[in-house]
Amino acid sequence: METLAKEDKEVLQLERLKKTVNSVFENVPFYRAKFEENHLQPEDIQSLEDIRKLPFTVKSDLRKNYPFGLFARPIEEIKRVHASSGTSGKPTVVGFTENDLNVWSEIVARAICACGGEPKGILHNAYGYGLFTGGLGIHYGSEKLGMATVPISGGNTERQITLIEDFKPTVITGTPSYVLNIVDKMEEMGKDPRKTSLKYGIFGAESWSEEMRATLEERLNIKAMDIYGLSEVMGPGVAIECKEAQQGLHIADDHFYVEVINPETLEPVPDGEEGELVFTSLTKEALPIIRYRTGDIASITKERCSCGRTSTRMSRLKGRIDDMLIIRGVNVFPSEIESVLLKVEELVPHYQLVISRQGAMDKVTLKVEINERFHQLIEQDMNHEQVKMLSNKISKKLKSYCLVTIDTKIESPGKIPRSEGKAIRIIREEKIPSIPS
Ligand code: DLL
Repeated sequence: METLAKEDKEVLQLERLKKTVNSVFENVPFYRAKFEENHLQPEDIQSLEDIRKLPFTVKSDLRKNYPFGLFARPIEEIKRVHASSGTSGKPTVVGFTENDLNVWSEIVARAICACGGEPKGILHNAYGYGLFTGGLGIHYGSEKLGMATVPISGGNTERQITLIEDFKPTVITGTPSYVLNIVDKMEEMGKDPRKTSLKYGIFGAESWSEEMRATLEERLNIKAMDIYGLSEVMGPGVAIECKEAQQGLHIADDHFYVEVINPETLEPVPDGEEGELVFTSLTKEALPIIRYRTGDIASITKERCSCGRTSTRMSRLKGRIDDMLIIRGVNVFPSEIESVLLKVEELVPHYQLVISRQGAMDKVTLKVEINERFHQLIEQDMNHEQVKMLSNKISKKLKSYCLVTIDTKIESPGKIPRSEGKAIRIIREEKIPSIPS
């Protein structure tokens, strides 16, 4: 499947697309109503290009149909549900039939294999277990591949370190921010993270930069690969980098059809150009999804990868549309700020962006943290002249790389909260207007 010729892949995709469109039309009132509104019948889909006739689906459609309204199968056939934490309103709930779970495991097994996992190895899974798809998604894929799987989940960092030392896993999976947290802790405990048995890391579920990859690879002495996915489409494994090239993420396009659109005009953008990723599931039974607007920004290429896989590849995610900051008219993604910060030797790779409203404008403050070495150098005096110099240096770098001026607050070591799962990089401070007395 991974090396199928393009033409054969397209035949398979069209056959699966037709089946999916039929299924949602027959079984999901929400889709039937939307198709009818657009005067569409399943027979109108006769080529892959015809997908553009279909209406988009967005996150609020799942919320409005909470909990199981978009399921195409009765609850008796559902074997598992997952849900997003949902910071506002109801969570988004997703479901899987037995066949869906088997397909998902196979896709994740393929993904782990592309990243260097082998049946005889041990995989240390530090993604959170529970409603989040990361833990269980990786878990069953790893077992399917035949790896001894350690279901450690996130948190309890010292125990993670003991188990890594004792069990000698070759692969570690987790969010990049949490794995970085583990590495910091190892160093704090006087252990050398470069000397573990680990050879490969499979990191995702949050935005991370090329510089963060370099940091993790260097500090852990591993190859670090990017894994992408979202619960509405499946979970981890929608796309995966390969260890051979590390040049973009291979989309499991025998199961997910990808489009890239301009989020404002909703028109397709050419390959190689950035836009919003839109996915249509091709094999899902419980929750088939049509033209789902992910809110994630990336580009795609259909050029063949040097590893031999023929699948469409997506670039590393630039970020989510919702997370894009508009600072004095300039668009900036947190990952771009991260790229700058990781090149400043006095800082640790933990940071937060605090956004508050000032009149009609967003005010952004970047909180960064100095490392222990620098803290000693300035004799722990945060009013030291060198702290001001550092602040200027960071501002200059941000100005030249991201073209923005951002207020920076420099914190002493340990002040920025550490993540045990997805890092919280953006904090929105909602100011309640004061009532004049
Ligand atoms: O985060 C699934 C996952 C688990 C992916 C483990 C990879 C590893 P959700 O909680 O539904 O699912 O969040 C999905 O996370 O729309 C992206 O904005 C972001 N995201 C996921 N992978 C990456 C990545 C899981 N590799 C949302 N790089 C997506 C950047 C990512 N952002």
